[in-house]
Amino acid sequence: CEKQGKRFSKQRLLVVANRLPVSAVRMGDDSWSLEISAGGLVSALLGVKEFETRWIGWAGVNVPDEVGQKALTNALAVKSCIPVFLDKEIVHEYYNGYCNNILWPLFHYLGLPQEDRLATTLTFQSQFDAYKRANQMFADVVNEHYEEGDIVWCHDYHLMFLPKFLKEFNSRMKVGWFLHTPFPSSEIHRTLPSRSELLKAVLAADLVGFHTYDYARHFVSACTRILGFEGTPEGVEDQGKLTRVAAFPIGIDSDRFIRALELQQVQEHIKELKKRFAGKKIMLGVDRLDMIKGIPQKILAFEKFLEENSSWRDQVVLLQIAVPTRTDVPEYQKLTSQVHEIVGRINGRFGTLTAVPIHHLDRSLDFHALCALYAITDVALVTSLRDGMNLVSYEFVACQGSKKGVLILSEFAGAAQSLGAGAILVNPWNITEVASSISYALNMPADEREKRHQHNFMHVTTHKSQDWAEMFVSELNDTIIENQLRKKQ
Ligand code: ADQ
Repeated sequence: CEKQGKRFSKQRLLVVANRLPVSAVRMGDDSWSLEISAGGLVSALLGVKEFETRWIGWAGVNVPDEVGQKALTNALAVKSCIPVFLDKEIVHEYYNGYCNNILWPLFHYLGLPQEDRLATTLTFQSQFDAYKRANQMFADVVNEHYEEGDIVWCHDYHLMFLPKFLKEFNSRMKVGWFLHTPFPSSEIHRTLPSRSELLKAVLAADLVGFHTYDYARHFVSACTRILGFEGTPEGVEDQGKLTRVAAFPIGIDSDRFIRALELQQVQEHIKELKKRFAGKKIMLGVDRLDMIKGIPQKILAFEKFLEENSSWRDQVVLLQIAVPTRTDVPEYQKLTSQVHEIVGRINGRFGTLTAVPIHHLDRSLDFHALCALYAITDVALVTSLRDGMNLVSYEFVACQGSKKGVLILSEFAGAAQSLGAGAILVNPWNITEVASSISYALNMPADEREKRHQHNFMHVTTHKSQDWAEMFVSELNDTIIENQLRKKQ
């Protein structure tokens, strides 16, 4: 009865993530302009309506002065957001350093930084210390705003110490932690100098969630092999304390996309785009400009396809929309130049005076423009080298009402486990295979397209972000009740 009650009444949910769902820009007069930021976590949680949600996180700006901090706190309160203020130095060490230079590549199987070993080891320590300090700062803000009965849902690899710090403050706090990236094989995780501390800190949570069963299994293996704890069907156990570990595949708010297609604004965009690309098949890539998304590999596969299929050269166009992220990290700057260089070379090679085969945009698109693009696309190319789930593949499917376009999907995206039967699965490292899949997709008979699309559409519209959040929170409530019962026995 309590479980059911909690599931459907409006429980307060504190969503703690590195970034708030809005980015703040300071205006000259000390007021703040707030903009919704692009990203998977934001897209998924915006669809969650059944909890009274507060967001706690960093607003993405350095605000050293108290006046500015107060003004921003007030502006964010209107959006149910509570800021954590991080100074430049900690952002550099914690966010650019430990999170994005160490954990992100490692969790995506790109390994640890390879430069001078000794220097790297020293950097590890100072960045790891900053990581813990930053996590403590998040914990302090949560503790300040926490009310008895709240659910605290910590997100992602930025906040692996948060469960530990929260439980140290209040052992009765209901704490869940969800990882949006893959959790790699334990053989990869064990290369990390701080491997044990991180695992133990996460295990302080009541519930630990991943997108797929494989990631959950890797995590449990890491805990058994590295920490020597016991792996059970429910999770990880150490000296009678059980941390529940399970898979909760994320989804999207598919109704929001389907409804948007009816809007006049979107229909106008669609009309314009159809006119602009009349007579051509449209292929689409939408990614954050990140090395894990496999953008250079995708473009090289498209080049190979053009090379081998001369009759398609002026009949197909690739639209690659890549929103820049982490622009102050040198690897990301290098990636941008690399992508520009490849696109320029291919357009020079296969372009004509009137048309180019690749349109590459380095920017974010607004929601309506994005829906229109998804709707007119014939073939979507999602070729991540690794990806926790990949919501772009879901969004594309949701917007393909009448068109029934084809999805080419990396087998290394979590989405391959849910959309695998409808998509053409590829190894993104195998450029020849991706090129021949492009050819297969463009020539696919209508009945096969229909069948594949129906499979994916059914999945996307029945596994929504709301269900994902509700399942996680409901499981967290259940886990806490079960743990209380275990303790009493
Ligand atoms: P991301 O790596 O950000 O998310 P993804 O799941 O594809 O990847 O989500 C990207 C989101 O940003 C989508 O909603 C998409 O519409 C939006 N977006 C991307 N490029 C855009 C552009 N140019 N303009 C406008 N919007 C754009 C992380 C993990 C994923 C995991 C999600 C959710 O890396 O694997 O699926 O979290 O858990």
